[in-house]
Amino acid sequence: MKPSRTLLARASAAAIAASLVSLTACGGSDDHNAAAPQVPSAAQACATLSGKTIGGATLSAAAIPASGAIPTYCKVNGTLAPKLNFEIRLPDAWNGKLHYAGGGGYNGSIPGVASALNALQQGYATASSDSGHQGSVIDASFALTDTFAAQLFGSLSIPTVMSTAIEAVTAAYGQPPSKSYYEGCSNGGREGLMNVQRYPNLFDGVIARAPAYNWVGFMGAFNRTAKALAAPGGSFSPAKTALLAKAVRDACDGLDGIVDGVVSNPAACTSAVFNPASLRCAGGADTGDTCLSDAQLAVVSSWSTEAVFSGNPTFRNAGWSLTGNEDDPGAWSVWVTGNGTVTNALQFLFQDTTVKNYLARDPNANSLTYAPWDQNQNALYAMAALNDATNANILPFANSGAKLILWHGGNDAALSKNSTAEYYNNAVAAVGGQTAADAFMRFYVAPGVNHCAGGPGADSTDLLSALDNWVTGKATPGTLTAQKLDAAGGAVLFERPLCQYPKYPRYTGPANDAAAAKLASNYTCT
Ligand SMILES: [Ca+2]
Repeated sequence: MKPSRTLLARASAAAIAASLVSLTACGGSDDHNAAAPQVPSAAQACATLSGKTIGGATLSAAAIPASGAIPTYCKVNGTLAPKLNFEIRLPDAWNGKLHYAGGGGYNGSIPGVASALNALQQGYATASSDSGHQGSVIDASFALTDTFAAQLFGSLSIPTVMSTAIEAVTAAYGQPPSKSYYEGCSNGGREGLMNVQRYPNLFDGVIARAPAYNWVGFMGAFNRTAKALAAPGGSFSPAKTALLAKAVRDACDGLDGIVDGVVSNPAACTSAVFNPASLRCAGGADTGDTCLSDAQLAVVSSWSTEAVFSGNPTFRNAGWSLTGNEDDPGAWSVWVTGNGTVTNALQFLFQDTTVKNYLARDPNANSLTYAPWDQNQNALYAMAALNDATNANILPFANSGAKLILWHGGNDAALSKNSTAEYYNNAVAAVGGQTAADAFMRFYVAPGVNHCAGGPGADSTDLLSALDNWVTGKATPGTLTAQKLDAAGGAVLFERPLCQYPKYPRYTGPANDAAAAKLASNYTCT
């Protein structure tokens, strides 16, 4: 678009001025502006795509009427052989961009429309898949019997579906998406980092929340903690979990400037401030709900210390921070303790299906007696090759001009925010330092927030808009705002600044003022 010197020499000042105006307009509007032609409606998109074959998949398409917060959209489904099912949702008022919503756990089903609701409301076309097999999120049996399904789950499903999604969107709307963004949490966060590392040109921006990127490391940590809970006297009842959580809150809640039930500055909650051994039952045997046995203290130790396997620096998991919210209904009971029955806990279930289908490769293997975790090094390396997204050198992604936002809930009992911090720090070093990293990467921690959402903290932030504004040059993300919404998802109960790691929101407002404590402006990222 740059005019040649000859053209410039011939042009009148008025013409140059006019061309500068047009260049400015061009550069300032990646997206569609008022002058853009009317984009086809969802119904028109459905009519175009229904029965059409793209990438070998014959598409079905149905217009879905608006319902509650969900806008009208065209729901497009198809299957890429042999069994990779995908869904594309095309809104009425397309904003010209494509959003890919990642999955969770061991996938096996297409994420519901809620996973892409924010994007759909903003006019994005959205795409998702079941990752290439069908089943429960806690069932990895596909990996035992189907090598291709294991590859699709590990890294291939998203680029495969994206190629079809771009073609379908282009057919429906008459033009390709101007930008493509990826967003996912948990395994979806891992898929996001997999895209960043292996397909650096696939997306213009990636949001990786609570990423399960260190598959070998965190599954090994799950296994270690499950064994500690299954050991004689190790079981954690709800009362024991509540005892631990309250002791942490009593010692550390106020270290962030406000006693609000959330330890927003876990780095200050050191063993000198709170030592779990202070809760030890006299003699070390379990004598009731007012203390922890030695076996229960071993669980806390397993939880809060790093796990490293085979001496491989990427086969590791950073220990979890004690948060004081272990007793939140979405924290330890669901993920770790199973309320006294470890085999009900999700961490147990995930490592169990992993041992059976990736490591021992025996459906009858007993994960609680499978020891050590790295006894079968070939299997460990094979699983890492499929599923680990630990490569910190993401310069190719940065050099493509793409942006990455990492996010992690501070009270995540499933995956350790400290592991995500390790990845962030490794990536900062690998790309050449903080300045180079700041040009394309952000990491936010949301204190008091559970795995992906929920918990006592402010769990709601429009990261997609922050990413889009960054990619399109409108605004560089700094401190963002996080909200806690009521159960209906409407009213804002309170706000906090969402600080860039390693900062945390420190209360700097008036003391003993409940109204002031709800306002983000009364906190300072420290
Ligand atoms: Ca606090």
